Amino acid sequence: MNEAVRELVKPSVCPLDCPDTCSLSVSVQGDRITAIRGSKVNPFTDGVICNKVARSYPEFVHGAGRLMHPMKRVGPRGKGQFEPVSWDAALDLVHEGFSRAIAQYGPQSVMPFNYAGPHGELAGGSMDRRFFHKLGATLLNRGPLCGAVRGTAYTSLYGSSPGMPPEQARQSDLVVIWGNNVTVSNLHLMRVLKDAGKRGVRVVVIDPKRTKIAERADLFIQIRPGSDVVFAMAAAAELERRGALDRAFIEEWTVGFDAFMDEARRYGVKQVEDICGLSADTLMEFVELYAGAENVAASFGNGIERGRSGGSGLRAGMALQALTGNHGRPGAGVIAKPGLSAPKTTERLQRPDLVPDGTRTFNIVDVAHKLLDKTLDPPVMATMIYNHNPVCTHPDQKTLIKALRREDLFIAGCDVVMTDSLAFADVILPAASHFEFDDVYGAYGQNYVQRAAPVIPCVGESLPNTEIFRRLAARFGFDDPIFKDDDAALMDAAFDGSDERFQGFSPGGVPLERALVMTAKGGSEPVMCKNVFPATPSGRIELYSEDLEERFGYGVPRFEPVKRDRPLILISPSSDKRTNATFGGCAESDGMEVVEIHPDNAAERGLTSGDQATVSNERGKVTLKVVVSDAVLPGVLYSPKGTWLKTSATGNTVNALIPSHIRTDIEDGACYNETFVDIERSA
Ligand SMILES: Nc1nc2c(c(=O)[nH]1)N[C@H]1C(S)=C(S)[C@@H](COP(=O)(O)OP(=O)(O)OC[C@H]3O[C@@H](n4cnc5c(=O)[nH]c(N)nc54)[C@H](O)[C@@H]3O)O[C@H]1N2
Ligand SMILES: Nc1nc2c(c(=O)[nH]1)N[C@H]1C(S)=C(S)[C@@H](COP(=O)(O)OP(=O)(O)OC[C@H]3O[C@@H](n4cnc5c(=O)[nH]c(N)nc54)[C@H](O)[C@@H]3O)O[C@H]1N2
Ligand code: SF4
Ligand SMILES: [Mo]
Repeated sequence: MNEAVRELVKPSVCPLDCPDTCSLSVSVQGDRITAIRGSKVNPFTDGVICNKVARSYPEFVHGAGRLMHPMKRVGPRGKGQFEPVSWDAALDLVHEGFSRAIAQYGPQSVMPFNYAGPHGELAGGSMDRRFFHKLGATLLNRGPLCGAVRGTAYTSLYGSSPGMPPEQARQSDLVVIWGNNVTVSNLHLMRVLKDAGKRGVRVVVIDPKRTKIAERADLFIQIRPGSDVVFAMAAAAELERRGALDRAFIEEWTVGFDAFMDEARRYGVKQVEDICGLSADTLMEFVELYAGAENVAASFGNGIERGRSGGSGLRAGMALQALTGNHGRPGAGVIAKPGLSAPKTTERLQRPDLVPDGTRTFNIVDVAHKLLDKTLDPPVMATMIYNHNPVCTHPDQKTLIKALRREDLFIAGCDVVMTDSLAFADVILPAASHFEFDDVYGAYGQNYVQRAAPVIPCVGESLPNTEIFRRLAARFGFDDPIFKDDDAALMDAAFDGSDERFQGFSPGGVPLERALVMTAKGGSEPVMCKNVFPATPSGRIELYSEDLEERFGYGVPRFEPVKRDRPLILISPSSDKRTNATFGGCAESDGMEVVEIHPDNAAERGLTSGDQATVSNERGKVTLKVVVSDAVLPGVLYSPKGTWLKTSATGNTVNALIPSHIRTDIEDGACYNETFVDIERSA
């Protein structure tokens, strides 16, 4: 058989923004990827991957949307008219655009506009950060778009010590799945639960939607969005009333018990009924299960963090584990942040020491308003959108689009595929997909480190992010050797390779057929308060957080209602067809997205399944296809996130309805789920 058409199977790792970071087996014929399957290299993901990667990734890499050549804009801004140029010409245009801004307003008038599209250490943030740090560009605080609220809720209690790896839930007798759509966003936890199920584990699910895992749960608590803190605080108070708190553990391992419980005792059955929409019996059943279990594992997704009281909800939910002494044994603990086990050396990789003193930082959720703010000194005059599709993923979509339409703003764009955001660029730099370059991967939902090598050559003229920024640095005359580091050197800079868990391999030399497990010291699995310990200022689990009190006035969790000015709450969690907006341009995502509505709310409006409806508020309108379902709570609409503009007749997606001025209690994060709307049949 001809060498060019013989199918080869090569190892890789999934780079998407997903907690699971699966090991992959990629079938390749010539320069083309023909199939993607799971591999057994990573024992946690163990040969299983999600449908979206199997179905859409080959199309993402080789389909019509793929960017093959550098391009410059030739039509009106935002109309998507471009023509190919050489790499040199494209880099010259970026150099010119940035230099013009710097000459007039100084380096802080340049702002990178990136998030976490690829999760490899190199593509996610390495040479690009060095470049923007050296340039003296405005810094971006990215956590408020996703993750910072949950992350800080966790670290406020435990510091930067790793939480429970998901596999350990096989040893639990009660698992609480809290705001986490396991089968869609965290697939492999499902397998753990199945195994645990054989041993008779009980499962509680707390979610406004009866998800697949909720259907199988022993107790499903269908809570109103944004009210978790009320439920968790009431549970803490009820556990105390029943004498079910672990006083010895609290004494030895926590600080701030009195302050926490003073607040918790203010919540009870009445608040649970009025605010969470749940019965006293539900609260009691939850408390009984909790009090009766030996080893409780609690998995917190990101669902809770997307509301005003999200940080408090997460902190209060996690705190139940400390209050009941559910630590110190395998299978007891909080399933969150297991990736903190890996010895990342991010400062070496990204070189924040290059940032000039006094450089300002913007919250990523504020970017639209910052771009439009004429009073800013200096204003933002040049930006580069990469690893990010903000038009499809930010709140207040219309304002962001307005900002990107600014004629005097220079926009460079860099992505693997053409997106709704890159349509606004002046210059487009085509990025290689991770199947085309080397990278090393930690994970945020498990504790393995993996490496991947290219399985095909770069498609078209595309280049890896690292090479694009290496060339940009050279174009700007940055001659320090750190701007010449090759990908092998960057991989080695990403982790402390002298750590014994690297087993003598350098990070850039981790065998492709191995996933290195990041254990606790001595090789045992991490168990909080046994072999990993709270890395907080007090060295204990901080039920009262001095830091959160100082920064946000939330030393202990509390509920802060948001005034609801429309009849329905729209929530927009993960889709099983996309990862955020990635694959939004693929065939599987073609056509109108659905909105799920409870039969009572549908009947009031004369809506039936299959109708086209307009969901609206003062910010915008979006057309969606109605699915009437009692899986959603009355008063709640459910529509998956990450759609592209073309899917709605209004030219906007649900993100146009999401407010950007409502922010979370801690970390000033986006509140995707504090979105109040009306719905009616489309005319
Ligand atoms: N309505 C609603 N919106 C939400 C949320 C919600 O709950 N509801 N949640 C949000 C959450 S959780 C998140 S994390 C954000 C994510 O928001 P985004 O970061 O914007 O979303 P992604 O689709 O993950 O990735 C962005 C882009 O990175 C590109 N990319 C991938 N690899 C590379 C590479 O190697 N180089 C370059 N240059 N580009 C690459 C992809 O093609 C993709 O277009 O969205 C938020 N938006
Ligand atoms: N298939 C797929 N997988 C993904 C992603 C994707 O887009 N698609 N995105 C990835 C990313 S970036 C992230 S951050 C994670 C996010 O994934 P998850 O952590 O699962 O977060 P969400 O999908 O936002 O919401 C999870 C669940 O929380 C529920 N929920 C919403 N509001 C509340 C609330 O106030 N309280 C409670 N208790 N539950 C609530 C929703 O109904 C949903 O079932 O998933 C990652 N995995
Ligand atoms: S998106 Fe998540 S579940 Fe799917 S292959 Fe990638 S890491 Fe695995
Ligand atoms: Mo996210």
